[in-house]
Amino acid sequence: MNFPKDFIWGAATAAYQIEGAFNQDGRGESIWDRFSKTPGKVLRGHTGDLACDHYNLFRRDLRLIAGLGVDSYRFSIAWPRIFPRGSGKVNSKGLGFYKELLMGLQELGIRPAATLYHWDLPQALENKGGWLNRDTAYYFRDYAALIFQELGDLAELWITLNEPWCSAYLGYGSGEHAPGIRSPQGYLQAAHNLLLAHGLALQAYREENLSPKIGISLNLIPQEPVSQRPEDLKAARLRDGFQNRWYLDPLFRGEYPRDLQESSFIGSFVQEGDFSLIAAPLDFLGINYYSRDRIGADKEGRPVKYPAERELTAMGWEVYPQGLFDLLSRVDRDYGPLPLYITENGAAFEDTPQEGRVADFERKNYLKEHFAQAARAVEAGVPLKGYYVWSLLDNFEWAYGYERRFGLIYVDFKTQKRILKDSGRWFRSFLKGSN
Ligand code: IFM
Repeated sequence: MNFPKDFIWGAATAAYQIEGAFNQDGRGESIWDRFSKTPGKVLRGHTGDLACDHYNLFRRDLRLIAGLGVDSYRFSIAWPRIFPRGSGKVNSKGLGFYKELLMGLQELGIRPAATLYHWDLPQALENKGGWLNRDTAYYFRDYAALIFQELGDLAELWITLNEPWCSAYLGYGSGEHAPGIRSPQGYLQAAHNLLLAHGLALQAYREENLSPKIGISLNLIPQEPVSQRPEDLKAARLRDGFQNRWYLDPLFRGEYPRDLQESSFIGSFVQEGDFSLIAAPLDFLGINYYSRDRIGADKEGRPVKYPAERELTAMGWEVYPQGLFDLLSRVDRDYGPLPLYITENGAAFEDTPQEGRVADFERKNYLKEHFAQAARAVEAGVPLKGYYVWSLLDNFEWAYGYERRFGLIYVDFKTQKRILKDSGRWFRSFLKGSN
């Protein structure tokens, strides 16, 4: 596998999934605190109250990150640690935590990639309508501006939002994620307010004249037609529109997908000037890739998901490395040229430690095969600059609680003991160039 010398390798996490310390040092409540404590919402009633206790153990975790030999570490900042009520008074202890983390990374020579929003909206803002309320985008701008002023130069990559599709669709459309609202129309409105929030934060960033790079991370899922029949092609294209192009088109073309505008009601929430903010130039695009969907049309022509053809991960997602190459090539062709980063890729499998070892060969193979597809894309001329494995640590996997493990490092959630899995050992030697 050939990668350029300056290619960035990293591992990624997110605040609510690892930090714990839900009420420590003045942190405010987030929608995930509220949601996870609502009976029936998260498997086995798990919450992020303790998670990996990273807030208290971060120095130990920094040593593990360094030990892995990665160039970069991607993490997210918890908005409710900075503004416990979403806006207003700043919590200096929360800010202090991220300053220490960033400085700690710099001391170890690890390049920080920081995400501003990985789904943990302050509950106080949800009480005012959350992402259904346009004002939330402006509160996000204020939060982002403060972070850029205080910490802007300390990271190398800034990511405004992680996977706005998940925040919008899972949070406000299907209700599987916090805040648990089910509203097909609300979903598109939330998506728009999230995109606007991104645009406003980007504007705030440019005003600071900072030298690090800024982008956004999208979870893009190739929607592959199961045949070349026109009905199947049309169905797959429609799904692609709502899953992928609904975010890519506004960001890179300044409009929602043309073929979908008629069937939606976007006129009711888009305001003049929104698209010039949303489509302002980015320094890079972050792509989170896990799997593909196989799509065909039912008798009425509506898109339906077909069963996977290959092995599944513990999430039930098909292992499909080729999709990574296809996706990178397609994004580059349709929306480039623009530097790309894989800001997440990884897999959940059942892990059972035995005598202090976790023999997770499936995860190792998954990574190896996906790395190979990334190398193919680089070879084909795609400007792919870096690759972050999801995840550094086993962590709180949202609606699945601690029942799905994605880590390179195994976490015993009772003792907080960490064990480098075999996939982590393989990654470490890959990075040393010995694999
Ligand atoms: O754990 C999540 C992460 O928070 C966002 N992207 C997908 C991962 C696996 O589901």
